[in-house]
Order: sequence, then C-alpha cells, then structure tokens
Amino acid sequence: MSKTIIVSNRLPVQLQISEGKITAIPSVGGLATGMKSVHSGGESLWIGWSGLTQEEIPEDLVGDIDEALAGQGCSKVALSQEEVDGFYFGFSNRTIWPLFHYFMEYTEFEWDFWEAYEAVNRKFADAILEQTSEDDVVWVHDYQLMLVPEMLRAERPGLSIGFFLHIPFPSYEIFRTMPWRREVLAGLLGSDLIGFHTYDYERHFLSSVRRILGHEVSFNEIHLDDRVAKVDSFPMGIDYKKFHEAAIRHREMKPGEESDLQQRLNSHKASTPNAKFFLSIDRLDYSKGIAKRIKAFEYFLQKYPEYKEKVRLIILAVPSRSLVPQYQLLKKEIDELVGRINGEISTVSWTPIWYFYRSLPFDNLIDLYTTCDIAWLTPIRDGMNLVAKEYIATRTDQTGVLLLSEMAGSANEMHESLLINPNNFEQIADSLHQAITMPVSEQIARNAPMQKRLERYNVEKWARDFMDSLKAQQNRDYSQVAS
Ligand code: GDG
Repeated sequence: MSKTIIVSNRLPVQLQISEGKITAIPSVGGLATGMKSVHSGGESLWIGWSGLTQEEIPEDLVGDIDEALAGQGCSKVALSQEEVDGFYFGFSNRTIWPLFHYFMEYTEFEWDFWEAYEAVNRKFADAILEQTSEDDVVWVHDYQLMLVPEMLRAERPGLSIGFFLHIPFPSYEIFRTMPWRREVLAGLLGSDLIGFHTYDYERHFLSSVRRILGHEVSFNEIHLDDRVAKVDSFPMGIDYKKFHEAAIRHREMKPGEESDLQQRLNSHKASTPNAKFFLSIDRLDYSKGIAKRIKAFEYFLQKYPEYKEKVRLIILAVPSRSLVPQYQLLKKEIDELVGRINGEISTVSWTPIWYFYRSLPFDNLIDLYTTCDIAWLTPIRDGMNLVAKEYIATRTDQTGVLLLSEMAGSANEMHESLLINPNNFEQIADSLHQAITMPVSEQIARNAPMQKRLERYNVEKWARDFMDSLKAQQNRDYSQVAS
C-alpha cells in the first residue's frame, strides 16, 4: 500500500528528557495542524530533525527516542552540532532566509555553509529513501530542504514528490546573485508539484527557471526532458475553528477565571476609558519590521499628540535564531528603542510600549487577540503571516481593525484590512488614526468577509488541495504533453 511521507526540517514534536526518560510531545503549530488530515493512521510518516543534536542525546537513549518518535508517526534524521551550525544557522538562516526576504546586505555567500547544506540535504534524502518505495507520495517542506526533491528523483524516478515553500520566492534580480542558483532550482525541479503561498512568488520562480536554466515554461508548467513539473499557489490557512472557538470560550469566561495577563489588560482598559491597544506579534526577526514599527509608533505620537496617554503598543517578540549575529543586533536595537521611547514619553500613569520578549502560552495569545483593538502587523517581507489571520478569526463580534503590510503574502486574501507600506510612516500614522476612529459598522463590514474566507479556506483545506493537486499530477499522461 502506498504511504505519504511528510518531510520538514523540524519534526512536529518536542522531545523531553527527564530523569533518563524520554517523552515526545506533539507540537501544536500551524503546519502540524494542517497536516493532521494527511499525517494520520499508519499510512504516513513524518521525517525530520528532532531538535536535539547527536551530542545532546545520551547514547543509551537513542533507542528510546526512536521508539517515542515512532509512537507519534515520526522518524528522525540525526544531526551533529557541526551540521546544525553549517546547514541551519549557516546556509538556511544566513544565506537563504535574508536573500529570499530581500535583505541582500545580510546575505552571506559562504562555501562552507553551502557544503553543509548539501550534505544535510543528502542525509535527509537518504533517510527518506530508506523508508519509501516507488509508489509512495513525498511532501517536502520549506527552504531548508530545497535540494531534497532532485536527490530523491535521481534514485527513485517514479516517486510522487511535492514541495512547498513557506517563505517568499524573490524576484530573478535578487535570486540570480546566489552562486548556487542553478543547483537550488534543479533541486526544486525534482518535484512534480512546487507550491508557493502567492501567485507572485510562483511567477518569480518561473522567471528564474526560464532565465537561469532555460527550460520551456508554459503557463504554470515547466517542460523537463522526461516529465512536466507543475507550479501553483496554495495560500496557507489557519485552524480557524481552534482560534474562533477559543475566543468564544474566552468571551464566556466569568470574572475571576481570567488569566493574570487578562486581568491587567482589563484594569488598564478600565482606568483609561476609550484607550486603544495596538498589538504587534512576531518572531523576533528583521523581516518582520519590529524596529520600524516602533519608530513609526513614535512618529504617530508626534503627528497625533492627542493620542498620548490614550494608546498603548503591546509588542510580543518571540525569541528566534538567537545564535545568528543579526538577530542579536536586532534584539539590542529593539531593547534600546523601547527603553528610549518609554523613557522619553511615559507619564506617571502611562507607559506607551509594553514589550514581552518571550513566547506566551496559547491562552495568553487569545487574551491579546481578543482584547487588542488594532492588530498592527507590518512585516517588511513575509511569506504569508498567519498572525493576521488568527487575529481576525478570534474577533467573534467582528469588531477590531487589522493594519497589514502589503509585503505579507496574506495581504492578497485580506484586502479589506488597512493595507500599508511598512516604509511609509506618513501612511502608517494616518492609518492608525483611521483605525482608532473607524465606526464599528465599518469594522464589521471589513472583517465579516475576511472571517468567512478564513473559515472556508482553512489549513486542512490547504493541505488537502495540495495533496489532490499532487495526485492529479502523478496521474498525468506525459506522452501527450511531450507531443
Ligand atoms: C513562516 C513564514 C508563513 C507567535 N507567538 C506566539 C505564538 N505564535 C504563533 C502564531 C502563529 C505562528 O507563531 C507564527 O506564524 P507566522 O506565519 O506569522 O510566521 P513565521 O513563524 O515566520 O512562519 C510565514 C508561515 O511560515 C507559514 O507558512 O506564514 O510567512 O515566515 O501561528 O500564533 N504561539 C504561541 N505563543 C506565542 O507567544 N503559543
């Protein structure tokens, strides 16, 4: 019987070692949820790195770890600290991530990183080949594993292979600067289906394929010697029900049942009638534009001083890739900006910026989504941005305003939000003013259609659509295409 193999850099589980015992706790991220319908029962397997390096795993526990992972339908690719440094912190996060998000100045073209990337992609391919037969279906995820499809195709030509990129694919002018541009494109073209969040990323990819490799491209199909690779956009959705129902439960909470965070939010709202909370949630990443957002907030208060003491910016910045120097510098910049602005304009009763540098539990996330009047999500570049979708899903009475960057993939599906250019402080300040003064009827008119769309095209539908399209591609008769 044919199996489905899901492959991602990280497995959807957290391994915990305590007193010599191993537990594998399923993670609750968007990808894991979306894959539930694909990754179920005994007919599927998820292959990836466990998050612990070989050095961190005591030798006598290797068997227990494999068993704990197998219990969750997972199988691990073992990586050493050196491999993680070169492949993950190196090529993935110091070459591909900045380049694909248009941060040329942060992009490092290092041969050592590339070699580690190739070697670890090979390791993943070998682990997959060990566990698959020709009639299986393999779905590879994201920018850390772009060479895997071709490596699989070379060994097992009949395999059905899909690839999905979770980050933007940059324009040809950016992509062409990479020394390994041909290898990366060839790696991806080992797939039968290559998926992106938006039509723009798809177009950029096709243009690079045509201009760098010279393949014939017709519409969204790439004609290779012996087969056709299809390219398409699949905008990733969220687990709408989970967020919406959590917000309904939150609304029905009785006094005293609320979290400490919620009680603090309530008491601040009560002490300043008509106060508005702006919400900013991201991983601490330069692509998310957090520092720019803080500067834009300062500008907004200069342009509209009447809002002093009436608005508060709540920033949740989740620690991320803290071993990469650019992330350390950004952390320092944000710490300083928040400190300076709070120091300069706070009053006895008002701190303009509340800054949390940590990951909060899901229930606190719901506290923030449901309590904040305006979600201010203005990445400089973002493949999709699921936070924008989650915010709208939790607004059970359909009030609230979403201020969203044009540069986020989600802007394509959320055009009823206030779309802004993250570099245009004038426009941001005016949009914040518009958001604060927006009549409730207009808020509802904007949010209702977005909610409907998010409910319909949820993450399960996204995964199903991709798998259906991959299966349709597998069943095509290439003799007709070639003629
Ligand atoms: C990549 C692409 C693309 C955030 N803080 C907390 C928390 N979160 C959760 C959110 C959301 C997720 O993290 C973040 O997802 P995003 O889509 O916003 O961003 P990336 O992590 O950069 O993801 C992105 C995505 O892949 C999917 O393809 O949209 O463009 O960069 O789900 O809820 N969750 C909890 N506590 C927090 O403090 N529990």
